[in-house]
Amino acid sequence: MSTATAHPNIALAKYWGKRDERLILPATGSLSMTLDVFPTTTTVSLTDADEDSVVLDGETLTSDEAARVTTVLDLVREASGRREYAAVSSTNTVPTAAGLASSAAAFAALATAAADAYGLSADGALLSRLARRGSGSACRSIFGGLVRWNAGDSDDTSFAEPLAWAGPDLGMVVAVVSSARKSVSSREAMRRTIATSPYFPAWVESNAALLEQMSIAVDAGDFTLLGELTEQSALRMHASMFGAVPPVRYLTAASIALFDAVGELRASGLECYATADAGPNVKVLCRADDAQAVSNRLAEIVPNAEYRVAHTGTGARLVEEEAE
Ligand code: 2P0
Repeated sequence: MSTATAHPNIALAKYWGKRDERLILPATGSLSMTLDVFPTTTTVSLTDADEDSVVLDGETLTSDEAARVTTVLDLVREASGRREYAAVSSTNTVPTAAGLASSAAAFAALATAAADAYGLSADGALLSRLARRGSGSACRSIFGGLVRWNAGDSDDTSFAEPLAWAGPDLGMVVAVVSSARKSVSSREAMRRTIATSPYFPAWVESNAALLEQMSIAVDAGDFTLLGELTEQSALRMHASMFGAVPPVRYLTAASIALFDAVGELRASGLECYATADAGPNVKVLCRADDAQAVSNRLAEIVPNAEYRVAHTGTGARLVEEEAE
């Protein structure tokens, strides 16, 4: 029996669109910050049952719902040369209202626990590749701090790596404006953007270039450039979705109000930058020292949101079982 824990990550340079759906190879690389809040903990036990079972927050998933978990387990079985099925049990601490994607933390924890349970000796790159097959963004949650997912062009070459950040400690304020379930999954929304948006090719070309600039900003510890590129990547990603038919519009009036509020804070000398993913909630990148002030000021300007302050967190890791 092996247990692992992992945290969600927020992309600063976004991943949006796949060049290969089955292998989950992205159209471009991406760069993220792993958070120190909302960990997922997952236990994998080998069983003599005749199929895998998956329990999420106490609820048993159907085999359809568990298909992505089984995909990762099949890969770990293949790599380890073992055949036993597994019982997987996972606990999420993301409050449902937080609207933060939990799949990244979930599949990073799963890959880490499953590799250990099956006796597969796996380095970070292999764990990242295994997590990727469950959910693309999960490959980044294997590592802590700032992380770059190199797009690669094959299963072997598409994985994440941790980056050395020479700048000030980072903070992220999560602004939750809605806890409603999203109407279009990100997987479906990516497909639709690729198939119908005239802006998708421009998104791919511009984000690949932006990622290289952002990597230079990370090397240099340049917080201002990191932040400016973060907002650009988010808005360009959403612009590519606006161009889809029918359009994919995750941003609401409240999201836009938060982007405006972040601009106001910047103008007043409190440096921070907004980003948003496949939903209306907004995440605000800032210096760790400013995070509480950013949260307080945003709450004054946009009171109809819930705020949570986060910092950079650690990557996926095995946890010792408590002694009976
Ligand atoms: C990201 N998102 O880079 C981007 C930005 C949402 C917007 O990765 O289909 O759950 O499992 O590979 O990773 C959300 O998509 O998608 C995501 P799949 P995933 O964080």
